[in-house]
Amino acid sequence: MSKQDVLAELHEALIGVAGYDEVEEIARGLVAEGTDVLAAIDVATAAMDEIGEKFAAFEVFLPDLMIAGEKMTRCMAILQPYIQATSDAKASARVVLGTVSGDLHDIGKNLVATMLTVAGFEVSDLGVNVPPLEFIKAAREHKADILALSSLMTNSLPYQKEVIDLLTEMGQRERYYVIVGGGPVTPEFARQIGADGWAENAAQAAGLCRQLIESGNTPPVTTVIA
Ligand code: B1M
Repeated sequence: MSKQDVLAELHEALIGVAGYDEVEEIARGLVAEGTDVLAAIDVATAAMDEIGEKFAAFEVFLPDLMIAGEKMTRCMAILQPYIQATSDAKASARVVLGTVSGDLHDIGKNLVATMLTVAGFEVSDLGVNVPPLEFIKAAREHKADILALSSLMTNSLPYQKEVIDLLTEMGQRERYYVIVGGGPVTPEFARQIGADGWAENAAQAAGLCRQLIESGNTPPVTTVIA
């Protein structure tokens, strides 16, 4: 079977009737064959977009979304360890990362953590449903340089703003760069809430963090779009 066929098989398995074992077997096969894991992750992400669109159109329902999400999580657990370090240079900066309040989506956030780690950042991942004040406490505790806020839900977007507002009220805004991302987050929204940067995907998030650190500018800065 060609690599293209195996990637198509992965896509179908993630959104179709295949069981968890079958998805894991396909993912392990991809790794064993030396397939570009980032290409496989792109295919898997597109499969999630497809099931998400079907869910929004009432063509599939919550149990289907849950099963697809679990398949994706298992697939990523196999693929992510094979993402190669992107550079020898250590970024020597610390990032506190999490999914904001009200939001339990963690697959994309975990991928951001992996891409930051392979780019040399020290990442403290606070998990999901993280209240604004927890981000700020963790940033201080871990002596962070960057706060990275993920949100996949429109309802949770206001919490990204709340973190920035709270930092400002506490007189701490100059201490940390704040970057935002996730499905409904746009560059315009990032600018509106006064974030230092926005990235569309995990690889770009790592590039953005590097760019901010290397700039040497004191936050807040004009929003950088990766
Ligand atoms: Co949910 N869900 N979900 N879901 N889910 C979405 C997000 C949705 C868009 C589907 C849809 O309706 N089309 C929709 C949100 C609509 C909205 O608000 N705009 C939605 C909904 C409505 C819900 C529930 C409310 C459903 C319900 O209960 N009725 C519920 C909410 C639970 C909650 O959070 N409180 C819910 C639940 C779930 C599951 C638990 C079943 C599961 C999540 C499992 C998990 O995360 N462990 C799930 C899934 C799987 C999805 C979809 C289908 C896939 C998400 C995903 O993992 N994509 C999603 C549809 C979609 O996104 N197209 C959907 C793959 C991942 C690699 O990509 O997460 O986008 P992504 O991350 C990318 C970029 O966004 C970016 O980089 C990542 C990698 O390149 N990025 C950043 C992410 N964070 C970043 C941070 C950065 C920079 C870039 O800087 C800090």
